[in-house]
Amino acid sequence: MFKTNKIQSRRIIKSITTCVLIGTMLISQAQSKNNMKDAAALKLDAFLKEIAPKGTMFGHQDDMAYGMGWRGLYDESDVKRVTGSYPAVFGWDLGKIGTPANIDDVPFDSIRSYIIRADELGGINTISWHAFLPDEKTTPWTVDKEVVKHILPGGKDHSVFIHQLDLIADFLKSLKDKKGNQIPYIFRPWHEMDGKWFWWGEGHCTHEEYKQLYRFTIDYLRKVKGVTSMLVGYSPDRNFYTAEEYYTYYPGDEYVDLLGIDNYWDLGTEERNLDKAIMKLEIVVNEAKKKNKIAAMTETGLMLIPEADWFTTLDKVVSANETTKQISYVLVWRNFDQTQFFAPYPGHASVPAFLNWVNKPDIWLLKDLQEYRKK
Ligand code: BMA
Repeated sequence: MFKTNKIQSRRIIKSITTCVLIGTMLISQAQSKNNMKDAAALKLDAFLKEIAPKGTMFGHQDDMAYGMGWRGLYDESDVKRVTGSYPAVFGWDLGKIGTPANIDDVPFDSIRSYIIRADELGGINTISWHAFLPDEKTTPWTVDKEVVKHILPGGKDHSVFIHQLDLIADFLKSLKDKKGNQIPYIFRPWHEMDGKWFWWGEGHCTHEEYKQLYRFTIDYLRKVKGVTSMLVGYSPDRNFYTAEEYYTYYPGDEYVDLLGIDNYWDLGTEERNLDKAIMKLEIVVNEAKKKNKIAAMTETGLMLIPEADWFTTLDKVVSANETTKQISYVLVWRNFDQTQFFAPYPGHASVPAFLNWVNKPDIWLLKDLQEYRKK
């Protein structure tokens, strides 16, 4: 009896040791492989840095998915209707991952197809995540309860977070071109954290918790799930005035490839201050240069574009000087309906100024990017 138990327990210990060894090997193999970005991601990184001094790409959220008075049509785009070309950068959002359609009712299968198409056409994809965690009732704007603390390792909702990250990873890994190669893209999680409107934002978690959230997200996607075709964007809103403040929530150089800013406010109607907008963009560009990272105005826009010349205003910011001109792209938010749109559509009063702006040689739509790629 004793002997059998001893043999059995030796066997058990041996198999546990083997499992642990194999596990450790697999993890370290995965880490050494995935700490690095794959060739596609590195190529995108290099490309974005290469074109930054040459032109600023124009981007639009959900551009192919819907626009004013249409939804789900093939080969459509409000930007294309107005300019004859798609934008160069395409923004998408993974909010509500795990359900058939995203936060803005675009089916995830369609988002995948749009991303593949945008890539095939030579465009650049950027992906944000308006996360619903820990349950569908907790929208990104649910700020009356603590979320971050509970989804971090050791928290009561950690397993739900892991499940969501698994779904995000599955989606990201499914982004393959016709040849089966992974499509590279910019992933921009936990954005506008210096605002108070999202549960991951200022006042709803400590800065340290925020950094943990960010690092955990990227480590889990890269090291555990093998998501390697992603560049990662850091996008505070406009609530900083110095480089030091810009880095308040910064998770670390090894996590971030792109330094961004979401700035609607300084270009808005309530407290417009273009000097501030320019100064902040300069901080972003200068810091990105120091760190050899990409810089971008990751979101902006004037809701409903009530000023016909607003794109001239935007031009004054992005083309203010040789520094601001170094951003790789500027993206305006989505054209949902008459209650929410940020890009012109045919017949809108902002079309002439928009055309003047995007027709400048250093503002690039998809056609300009395609032309550059041919050279
Ligand atoms: C916000 C608004 C919302 C939308 C969300 C995610 O800025 O546009 O209507 O659901 O982004 O795209």
